[in-house]
Amino acid sequence: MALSTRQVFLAVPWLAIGLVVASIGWWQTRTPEPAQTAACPDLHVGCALQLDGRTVTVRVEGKLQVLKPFQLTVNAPGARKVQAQFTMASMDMGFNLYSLRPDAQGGFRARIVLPVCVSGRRDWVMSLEIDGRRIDLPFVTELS
Ligand SMILES: [Cu+2]
Repeated sequence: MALSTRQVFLAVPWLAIGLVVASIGWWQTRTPEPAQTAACPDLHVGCALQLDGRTVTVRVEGKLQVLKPFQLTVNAPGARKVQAQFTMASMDMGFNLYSLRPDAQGGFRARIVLPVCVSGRRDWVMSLEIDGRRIDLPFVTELS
């Protein structure tokens, strides 16, 4: 049985949908990079973390409040790509991924604005990805 042009045209959207579903499935089954978790008691003071044998420092300037911009500075000697993603455990908080830009002091910076949590939670996880290696830093936002 030969397919008519009309039948082919009708099949195209379904093929496209199938492709999208398949790629979402692939994306979700991708094994995530095993992340290490580090504690940084006070991000304003900053922390020195060990990642792959190098010392990475992380610091925040400005209040750690939702809807208010704060400055994130990461120093990672020799790093090429630094990204920070902000999530909540078992809750979709939307897309909060930032690419940090090199600053004049040899560090990386980004201006971060976190969304409000509809559940009123304040516990966030900052996942730093430095040249493909990830480190998770749990923190709690300030109320005022
Ligand atoms: Cu939340």
